Amino acid sequence: FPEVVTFGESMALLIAEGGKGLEYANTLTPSFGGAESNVAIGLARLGHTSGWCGRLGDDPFGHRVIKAIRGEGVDVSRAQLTAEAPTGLMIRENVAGKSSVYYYRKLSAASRMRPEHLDEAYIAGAKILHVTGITPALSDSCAETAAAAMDLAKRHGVKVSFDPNLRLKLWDLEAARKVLLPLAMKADYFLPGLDELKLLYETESLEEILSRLNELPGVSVIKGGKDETYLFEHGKLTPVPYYKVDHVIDTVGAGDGFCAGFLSGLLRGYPLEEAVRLGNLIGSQVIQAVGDWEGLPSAAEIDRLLSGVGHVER
Ligand code: KDG
Repeated sequence: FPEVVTFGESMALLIAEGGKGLEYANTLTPSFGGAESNVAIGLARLGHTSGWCGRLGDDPFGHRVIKAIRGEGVDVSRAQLTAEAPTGLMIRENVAGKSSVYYYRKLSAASRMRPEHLDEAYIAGAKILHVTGITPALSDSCAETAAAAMDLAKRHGVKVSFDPNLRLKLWDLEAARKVLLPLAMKADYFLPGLDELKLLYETESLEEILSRLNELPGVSVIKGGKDETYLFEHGKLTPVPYYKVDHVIDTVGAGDGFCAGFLSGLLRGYPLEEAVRLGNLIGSQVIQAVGDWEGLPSAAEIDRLLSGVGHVER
């Protein structure tokens, strides 16, 4: 069984080219996205075994997405293709440096995920289960599935990592708060962004945020600080600085890259602070490439970066 198991909605992605916006673009480039499969791909590239379980439509988009995830070395043996409903779709445009995502995923195959679709032995065989707050935003049955998966992992001694990934285009803040905060209580590793915490806890104050995080049983890692990620472990705050990059090209997927790096650090047996540092490094690579997962580096690339070997053109 894979070391890390994750599940959620992966979708076909169409990117409007030419900076004209979707309304006027002449070309849409196909790809795919999904926070959980991004993390699974990141882990596979770093040399770990990862499995992505999810539901896709038994349609051309579904086939395309599952082949692409499989092609990245992620185990998709527990993913299901169903004729019951279509594969979700998201479309991205970039106008004047501002990126917007449009979702076409209501009633998608993934939104019909139910707790019975979980493979208990598969989750029990993992070291870490990674869940994001996008899944519970999809439907009530998806919210039940996310909670059930976390409970199941805990029963089997599998560590649970949870990224709230607040998506206000999928649900309103009040609804999100009611579901995400109880899920955070189930996590061994809670991996929110600072902006998300400000919204979820209704405060701008870091001190207040930390006192709320202190009520959680697990370790928290706060992404998206100005110059650093914060590790918050049993009341102790450790800032871990970012790697500086010269050209930020596309920040989408940085959080997933961070999660992949952090989980890789845990699997490698690094101390938490070093796992956060590896998360920062992976995030810094993702933002230098276009796409949600394309910039995720391989273990060899990371070794080269850390040993200071520059780019060799030929
Ligand atoms: O974190 C990047 C993801 O947001 C993206 O790949 C798509 O899962 C996605 C979503 O729901 O927005």
